[in-house]
Amino acid sequence: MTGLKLYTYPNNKNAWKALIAAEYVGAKIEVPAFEMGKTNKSPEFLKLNPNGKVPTLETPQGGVFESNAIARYVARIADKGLFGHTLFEAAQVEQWIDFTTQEIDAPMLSWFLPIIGYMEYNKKKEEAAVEAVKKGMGVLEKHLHSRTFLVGNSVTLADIVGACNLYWGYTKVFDEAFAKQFPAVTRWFMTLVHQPQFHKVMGAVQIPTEPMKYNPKNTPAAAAKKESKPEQPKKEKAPAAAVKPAQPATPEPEEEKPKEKPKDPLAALPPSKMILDSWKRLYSNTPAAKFQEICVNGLWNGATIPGSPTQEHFEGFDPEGFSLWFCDYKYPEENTINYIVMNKVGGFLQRIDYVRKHAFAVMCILKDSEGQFPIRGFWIFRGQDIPPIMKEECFDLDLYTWTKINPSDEAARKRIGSMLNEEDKIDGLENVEVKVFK
Ligand SMILES: N[C@@H](CCC(=O)N[C@@H](CS)C(=O)NCC(=O)O)C(=O)O
Repeated sequence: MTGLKLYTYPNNKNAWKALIAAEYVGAKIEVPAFEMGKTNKSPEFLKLNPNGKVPTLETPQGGVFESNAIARYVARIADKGLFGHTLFEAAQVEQWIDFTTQEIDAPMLSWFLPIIGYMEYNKKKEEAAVEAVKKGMGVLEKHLHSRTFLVGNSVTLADIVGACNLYWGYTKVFDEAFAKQFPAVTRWFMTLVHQPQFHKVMGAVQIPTEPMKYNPKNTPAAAAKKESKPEQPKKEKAPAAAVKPAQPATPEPEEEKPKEKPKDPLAALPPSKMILDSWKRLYSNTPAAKFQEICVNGLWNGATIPGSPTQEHFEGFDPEGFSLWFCDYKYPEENTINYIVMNKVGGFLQRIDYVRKHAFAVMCILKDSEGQFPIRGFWIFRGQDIPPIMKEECFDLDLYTWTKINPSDEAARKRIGSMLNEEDKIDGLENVEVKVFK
C-alpha cells in the first residue's frame, strides 16, 4: 500500500498508534510537514477531516480521522496478527482498544491537560480523574497479572493503542508510588515501549523522577478568593475557552451585598504625556517595511502615526509614568507541544482583558535545540510596577520571572527591538510565534 499520508504535529501519542501499527505490518506512511492551526484549517485538509483535527490519514480513497480508526485501518493493511488469530481474539482486541480509550485516556486527559494549562484546573475534577484512571488501570492490572500482552501471546493493536493511551500517565503524571500500585501494567507498558517497533516511533521513553503537578497557586481556594472579590468592570470579556473557576469551598452568603466597582489605583497616578493607546496605534499602523525606523525607534524618540488623519503623534516612552518589563516562563521543560504552548500564552492574554488600558505586551514563543518552547516577552505597564489588579487576579504571573528594564540600557533596547520586530531569532532561539496584547 502506498500513498498514505498522516497529518499530525510531532510527538502526538494518538498519531503513534498508526505509526507503530505500520511498523508491525510493514506499511509506509509519509508524515508531511505540518503546522497546527494552519495545515489543519486549510480547505484541502478539511476535505479529509471536516473537524480540522489531527491525526488525519490521507488514503488514495480519501481521508480517515479518529486515531483509533486510523490505527485499525493501518493494522489491516497486512495480516500480522494485530487483531489476534480468531474471531474471538479480534473482538477482544477491539474491546481493549475501546476500554483503554474511554476508561483510561479520557480521564487521563482531564488529569493531564489542566496541569499543562490547556484546560481550567479544578481539584475535585482532578481527583475524580485520578480515581477514574486508577479504576481503569485496576482492571488492566488484574488482566495482565498472568499475561504478557492483552490478547494472545504477541503484540496486538490493543497493546499498541493501550500503551499510547497510557503514555502521558507514565511520562508525565504518575509518580513512583502510583506506578507501584499497578506492577503488571507497568511491566507491560515497559515491555512494549522497548519493542523495536515502538522505540522507532516513540524514541526512548523517559519516566520522570519528578512527575508534573498542578501549580498550587491556582488552587480552588485561590479561585474561591477570586470569586468573592468585587466584579470587574463591565467591559471585561470572559475568555473564549474558559471553563468556570472552581466553586468557593464555603457556602455563598444568603444575601449578596451589592458589588462595588473596584477602584483603579493607576487612575490616581500623575498624568503622563505618553498615551498608551497612541503607542498601540503606532505599533498597529506602522507598515512592516518601516517598522524599525518608525515604530521601534519611535518608542524611544516619538513618532507620527502613519496614516493618521489627524497626524497623531506618539510622544515617546515616559519612564516616569510607565515601566518596561521582560518576562521569562519559568518551566520551559513543560513546553514541548507547540500548539499547547500557544494556547497557554493565548489563554494568559485573554484572561487579562481587564488590564488592557494599562498594558501592552509582545509574547514570543521560541524554540530551543532540545525541542522545548521557552516563552519570553516584553511588557509596558502604566506606573512603576506590575498593575496591582494583575498581581491579585492573574495566576499566570507566577509562572514567569519578571525583570524590570532600565529604559536607557542599550542591550535591553536591542532585545525589545528584536521582539517588536518579531525577528527570526530572539535571544539566539528560533522565533516560532509572537502574540501581542494591545
Ligand atoms: N479523538 C480524536 C482526538 C483528536 C484531537 O482532539 N486532536 C487535537 C490534537 S490532540 C486537534 O487536532 N486539535 C485541533 C483543533 O481542535 O483545532 C483522535 O483520537 O484522533
